[in-house]
Amino acid sequence: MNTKLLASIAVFALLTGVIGTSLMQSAYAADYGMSGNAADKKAADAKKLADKKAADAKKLADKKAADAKKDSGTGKATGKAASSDAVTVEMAKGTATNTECGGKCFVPNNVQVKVGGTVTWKNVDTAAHTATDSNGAFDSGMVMAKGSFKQKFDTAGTYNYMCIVHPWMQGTVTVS
Ligand SMILES: [Cu+2]
Repeated sequence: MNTKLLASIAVFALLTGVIGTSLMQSAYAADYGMSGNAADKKAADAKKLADKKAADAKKLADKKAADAKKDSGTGKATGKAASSDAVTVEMAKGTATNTECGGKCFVPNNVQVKVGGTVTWKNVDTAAHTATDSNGAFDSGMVMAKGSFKQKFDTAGTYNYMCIVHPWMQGTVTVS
């Protein structure tokens, strides 16, 4: 799908609507006998507002298009790519103390692999971490700083895991 085209259509649709509204407002002012100056000022104000709205909409559309492009370009990094045979997940720096690391404790936080594929967790932090499945499907044990742990996934499904030492570190492996 061409996101840039979609964004342009969205901006065009918005512009058309805004201009239509300001035209109607001008017509209304004329009908009710407003002085020329007042009507002109109102029209100018409406145009200014319309221009600003259009600029804002374009900015938003551009950002969305850029985001979409980023996602498709770095699918592996964001875990949004199609399933692959081997994926690497980093146990990120500072996660032992940063309880707010949220979706960036394991990076990427959600990964997909094919049945029979592997996930390798690399500890790039200075503290020890684990990758431990919530249902006991796998457990890395302590992965020391600069260490790693590789797990093969032979059964399709969604595996939620966490770090036993720092339970705010959570991630998902989807096998399909
Ligand atoms: Cu940890």
